[in-house]
Formats: sequence, structure tokens, C-alpha cells
Amino acid sequence: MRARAAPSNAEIAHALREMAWFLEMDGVAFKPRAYEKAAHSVESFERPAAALWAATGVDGLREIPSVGPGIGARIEELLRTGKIAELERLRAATPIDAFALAHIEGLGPKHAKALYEAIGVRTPQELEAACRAGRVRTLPHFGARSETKLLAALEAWKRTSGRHPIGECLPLARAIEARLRAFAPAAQIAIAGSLRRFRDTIGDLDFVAASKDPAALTHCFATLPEVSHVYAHGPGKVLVRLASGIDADLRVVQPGSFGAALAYFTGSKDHNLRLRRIAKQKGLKLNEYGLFRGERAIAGRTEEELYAALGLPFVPPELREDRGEIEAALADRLPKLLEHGALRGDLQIQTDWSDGAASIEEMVRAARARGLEYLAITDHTRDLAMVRGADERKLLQQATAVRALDAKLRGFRVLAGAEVNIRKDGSLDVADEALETLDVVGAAVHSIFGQPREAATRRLIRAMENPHVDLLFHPTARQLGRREAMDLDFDAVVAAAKRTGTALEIDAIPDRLDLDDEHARVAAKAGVPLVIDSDAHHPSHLAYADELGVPLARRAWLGPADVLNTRPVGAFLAALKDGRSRARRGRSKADAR
Ligand code: DGT
Ligand code: CA
Ligand code: CA
Ligand code: ZN
Repeated sequence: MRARAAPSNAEIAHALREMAWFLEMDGVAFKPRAYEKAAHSVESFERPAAALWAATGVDGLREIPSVGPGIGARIEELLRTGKIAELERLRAATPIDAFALAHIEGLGPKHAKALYEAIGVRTPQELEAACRAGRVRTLPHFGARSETKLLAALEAWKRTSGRHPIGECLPLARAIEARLRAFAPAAQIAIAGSLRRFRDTIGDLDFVAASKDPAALTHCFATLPEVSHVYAHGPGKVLVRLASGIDADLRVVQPGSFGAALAYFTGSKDHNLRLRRIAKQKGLKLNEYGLFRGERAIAGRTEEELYAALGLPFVPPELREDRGEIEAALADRLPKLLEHGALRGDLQIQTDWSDGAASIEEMVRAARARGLEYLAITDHTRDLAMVRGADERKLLQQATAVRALDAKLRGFRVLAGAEVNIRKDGSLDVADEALETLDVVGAAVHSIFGQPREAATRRLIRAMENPHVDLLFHPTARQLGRREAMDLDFDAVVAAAKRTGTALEIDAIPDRLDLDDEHARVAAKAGVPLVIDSDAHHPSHLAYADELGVPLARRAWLGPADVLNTRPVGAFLAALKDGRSRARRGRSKADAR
């Protein structure tokens, strides 16, 4: 038996979100939004809420933005008792799987309640059955159309459920890795599997270790505070479930096999298969213990040694998907990939002028502390009134504030920008005259995601044809595990980006990761420039660009030359200007026709 681990910030945020959902279901005013906001800031708060509370009680919790006395008391209750009584009561009153249903795109809390009360739907599975039986279309406020939409949303949910967004897995895995290291400083320990390859969703966490005392290490792993259940515990192998609902396994091998085990459990399976075939052609045998000629191991201590013995250069984990990397390695033509630390600027930043948590100054300070050289402030515009999106007047006012700050800074540039909304027909929510005055204009879709392919494609192309638009932000508008990418003729989008000199964004905020690796690779292959942004709404979010965006770009085979914000600010702005004049030439040609 082990004492209950204190709820992590992620678990607290989870409970607060569920509160928000249930309260909204009951039609309570204002409170749901307050819980939602608090959940967001708890999640992104640097220090564990449990530690704040342990140090200074409920007052300590109020250091977290958006946590007032009411919500602070709820968090304290959760920390003290492991439960929130009101949440338990709400759950009991409407016994539905709120968390799963909340992940169905287009199904709000009120709809979920109506479905439960009318036909007893409690889970996504029951919802699907009801839709298929045609029972949803007969309900008031639901029609045949919403039934079709719900079925599509359920398909999207099924495709990703059981997999976990990388943004959730990476901090968790790193924390576990650090615990194992602290426990066994002499051992070699590594994260493997899809997480080491930086796939955007992760089935389970894989750890590989080499140690002279495997039993001690497997025991440490099985008794980690994050573990809620041990499926299997053998010599050199442990499979567990973590409290967060994610499975994890650890293999421990002898030091002479560490590289071979790491390569094997990093995968992907397809990449491994190709390696084994190459070994076979050389009369060798490859497995998780090493590369063998007969009984004798000829490599296995490190991955480098293993690839070299196969006659290959080292293949970076992000490329190991059998998407051409084996052929490239055989020809010694692996791409020179973007490296961590290569990004000099960040072009999508929200501040407290719209839905960001911090001021322009605070975001700039945090960016400098990270070693960035420039930042574009791109708050939301008019159509996003809910988050106080700016009209032309407010935009110009903000641009003036940005430029005043910029004039005071030495060795850092802050650029005036905006994240303008792309309307249904591809027009923008801000007049050209106002955009003209900005340094960086990103355009993005924030609503009406379900258009047919042709209309959606035309919509993005029209937005890019505006000569003031420099960047297309989160181009497919997907949300990981929640909303599918828009149905687009992506080749046509890429061609238009090229023609209009528009850069496409890799938005590295964990719930988007948009473009994804495959789309980004297509764009770069076509010669379209990319940018990698954090989409930060909080100073701590600035880390996403390097932490998740760079590996994603590596999975897309991108090098530094493919990414505009690896350039110093002068060269970056020159590239945008060049893009604008290209779009203008395109436009005047169209006018002449
Ligand atoms: P995931 O967990 O679904 O996100 O993806 P992975 O790649 O982490 O897959 P996982 O956890 O099933 O296994 C980790 C690695 O172990 C996998 O990438 C390759 C290796 N592996 C597992 N099972 C097999 C197998 O049957 N054959 C081969 N060649 N490799 C395997
Ligand atoms: Ca895995
Ligand atoms: Ca696994
Ligand atoms: Zn935003």
C-alpha cells in the first residue's frame, strides 16, 4: 500500500473542467467560464498546486491566475480529500461520461444533458448506437443533419481515443525518466517508442534502461507514485498503468545491449523491419539484444555503433517511420534537420489584449529569457468578440503600443501583428488599410470547419491572395483528438501559398500541432516556406515552439532553410516583404484579366 499521490496540476485542471462542463449543463451562468479559465491557468502554471498549498495553504493557491476564493476552496478540497463534493453530486445527478462526451466535436453540455434525459445516452458508444438507430433526429433541437454531424464527430473521436496527445505524455515521461535517473544514477535510461519519435499522439510510453541491477530498477518503476496498476512485473520488464490513464512499460537490459534495445523499442516497427532485412542481407541477425554474426555480438552497446555496423549513418528517431529514410540513409543522403535552439523568433503570440494571460511586456521578457530575438504580437481580431478581438481602432492602438515598446528595447524586436479571422467566404475581418500598417499578419480559420472540400480550399486561397496576409496560421484548424482537419485540397493550398508568397505555419501548441508532419513535408517539398510558432497564450507556452514544433518539423524532414523564423529579424522581415509583393503582382495580374 502506498499513500495517495497528491493530484497533479493536470488532474486538478481535469476536475475543474469537468465542473465547468456540468455547471454549463445545468445552465448556470458565468461560473462555467470561471472554472474553464482556472483549469487553463492551473494546467499551465509552472509550480505544482499541491506544493503551493502545502507551503501557504489556500492563499498560496490564489497565486495562480484566475483562481479566486471559491475555486481556490475547491482545489484545496481536492488536495485535502482527493474529491470535490459538489462535483461528485453533479456526477451522481447526471451519470454520464462527461469527459468522453466533451471530446465529441459539436456536442455541448446542454445537448448532452438533453440526450441523457430524452433517450438515456451516457457514453459516446451509446450516442453512436442512438444515432445509427435514427433516434437522435426525432428529438427537439436535433435533426437528421445533426445526427450525421455527430456520427462524423464520433468517427474522429474513435480514431484518436486510446491514444494520448504528445503534449500530455512528454512532461509525464520526462518526470518518470528523472525519477529513474535519481534512483539509479549509474544506469542508462531513455525514453523510447513513439514518444522518442515525437509522433503527435502516443499509444503508450516506453522506457529502456541498462543496469547491472535490473531488479532494483524494475521495482522502482513499479512503485512510482504515478503508477496506479501493475499489469506485469518480470525480470527486466514491467508493464503498468499510470494514474493519468496512460500505460507505460520499462525494459531493462545489460549495458552491452542498450543501443540495440533502444533502437528496437524506439521503432517504428516498419523501420525496424527494414533494418532487420538489411542485417539479413549481410548475413547478420538483428534483435533487441544486439547485432550478431552467428553467436557473436558485433554491435549493440550504442545505436550509433549499430547503424554503423549495418553500413548506415545514424538515423534520427524522428525519421524512423519507413518514409524514405532507409533509402536516403543507404545513399548517404539523409537531410540535415532543424536543430533545437534554431528558432530566433515567434510569430503567434496572444496577450491580455485578447485571450492571452500576460501583457505584451511580460511575453517579451519571457521570450528574451528563452534566447529569442523577436516576437510578433498577434492578438485576435474583430470576429472573435468573445475574447475581446480587436477592431481596426484597437489594432492601431495596440500597434502604437508595440512600437513604443520596441523603440525602448535593445537587442530585441517586438513586431506589430494580428491573427485575423478568415470568414466563411475567405474574406478577412479587418480592413486592408489597417493590415497595411502591421509588420506581421497571420490569418486563420476559427469557425465553420465543416465546409465541403472545394469551398474550404477556396476560402483559404482567397485569404492568402490578400497581399497583406503573410502567414496562414494553424492551416487545417484541427484540434488533436477533438476536431478533424478541415477537408482541403492540400496540394491546391500549397500551390496558392507558393504563388502568393504566404508562409504556412506549424502551430506548436499541444492541442493543435497544425500543420502536422505529413502536411509540412508536402509544403516544404513544394518550396513553400514554413514558420514554427508557439501560439502562446501564457509565458510558459513559449516553450512549445522548440519543444514540440522543432521535433514535428524534423519529422517533416525540414532543415533550417525551410523555416523562416530561423532567420535573423531583418532577413525574416525581408522575406515577408518579398511575399507581399509577390501576392500583389498576382493580384494585379488577376485584375488585368
Ligand atoms: P504507440 O505506442 O502506439 O504510440 O507506438 P510505438 O511505436 O511506441 O509502439 P509500441 O509501444 O507498441 O512498441 C514500441 C516499439 O517496440 C515499436 O515502435 C517497435 C518495437 N516493437 C514492438 N513490437 C514489435 C514487433 O512485434 N516487432 C518489431 N519489429 N518491433 C516491435
Ligand atoms: Ca509506445
Ligand atoms: Ca509499448
Ligand atoms: Zn487565441
